[in-house]
Amino acid sequence: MSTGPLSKELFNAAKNLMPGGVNSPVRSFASVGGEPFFVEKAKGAILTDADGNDYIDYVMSYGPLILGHAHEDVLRKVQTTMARGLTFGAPNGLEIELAKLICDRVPSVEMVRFVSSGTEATMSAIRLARGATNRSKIVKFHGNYHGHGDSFLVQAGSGVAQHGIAGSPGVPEDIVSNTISLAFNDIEQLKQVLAANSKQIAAIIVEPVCGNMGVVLPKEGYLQTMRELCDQHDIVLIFDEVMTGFRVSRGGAQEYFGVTPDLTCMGKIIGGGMPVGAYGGNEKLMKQVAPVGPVYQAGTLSGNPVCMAAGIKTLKLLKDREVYQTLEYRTKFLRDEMVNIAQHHDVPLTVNHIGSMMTPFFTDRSINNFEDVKATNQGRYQKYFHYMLDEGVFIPPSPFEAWFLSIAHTEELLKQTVQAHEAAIKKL
Ligand code: HOZ
Repeated sequence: MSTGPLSKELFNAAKNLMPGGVNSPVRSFASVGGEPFFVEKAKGAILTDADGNDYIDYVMSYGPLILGHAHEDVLRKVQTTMARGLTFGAPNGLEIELAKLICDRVPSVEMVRFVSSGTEATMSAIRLARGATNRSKIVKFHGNYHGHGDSFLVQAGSGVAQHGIAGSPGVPEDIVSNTISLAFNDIEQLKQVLAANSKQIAAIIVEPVCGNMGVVLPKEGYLQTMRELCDQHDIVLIFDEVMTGFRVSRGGAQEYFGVTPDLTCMGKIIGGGMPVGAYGGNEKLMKQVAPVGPVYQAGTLSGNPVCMAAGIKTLKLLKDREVYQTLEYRTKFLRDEMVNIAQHHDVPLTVNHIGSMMTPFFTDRSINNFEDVKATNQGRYQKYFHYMLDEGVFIPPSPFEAWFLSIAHTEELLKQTVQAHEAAIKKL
């Protein structure tokens, strides 16, 4: 048990120093009520709070930790690398190593530019698309979240949905007037909008599998048709694979669904728990980026050796496809058990899953878009969240987020989670 201050004391101190006591809104428990615990340490799939409680963690820092918390090999690689310097502001060989791992595995990526977060990657990708096409508008989808760049805060998911903010004050109207937000999975609506605006649209940016409104899968053929429409109208197709990259399969969602975007945004797993983002695509498009091309983008800490090292070790440990099969098998086991238990207790529950991402929705309807998600029983999720926490399981403190499994989520831990789920469902 920690001898330091307890979560309550830490939260009271934090609230006086940081807005809401947190550095990212989703952590605040605002959508489920109550106060967040403060983390003391984490190892594998277990998170320990400042009050000495252990939790089986399904937040997993919202996606990067596919190997579990504090993986020994990743830590070792980071430690040996950092002893040689944290950042240089000059090129280093580890950038090439990580770039090569990414280009080898992600089908559409021939060249890559590293940045420090997924938000930076998406902001830079739309700038590149706009520069390359000489057009201004972008299309996104309701409930998709591409980080907090101005252009994306229209009908966004994740913390924006959680806090009921349609956009955000501070985002100029003339910026979002260039953003068209459409219903995910509605191909007819997309066709109509493209037909009416095609000469103005630079890019379509999409989470090929949504994770920021909970997990929502594309309907059969949806991404393929989107690809065809982009070709037809000379629009740059951007897959935001910050969450799905190296997660739903070795080559991300584009490999899983066999659809090749023009640009791909990455983050999370490629940093192995350190702050890294990247955008990449074919050579012709990427050579429009400075210093080779005119589209400007830069970053003081981009490609620093420590972040590169964590990403390299993580991707190397993910080289075999069996890892993904195991993760998928375990996630499916958890999903099936959760659904069976809910059915047994007459609690309507739909669980969407792909690879090692999943989200339970309290509804008996299928979930295909943001409207479906918003129509689920969110009050029930709030109660379920707290009941699960009481049972020692930490799930996202919002119905608009994905759960993430890691290789550290053993079958034994999954069985404990199933028991916790049953106890929580009985109390609903
Ligand atoms: N859904 C968010 C990341 N894609 C959660 C992380 C955050 O906003 O803090």
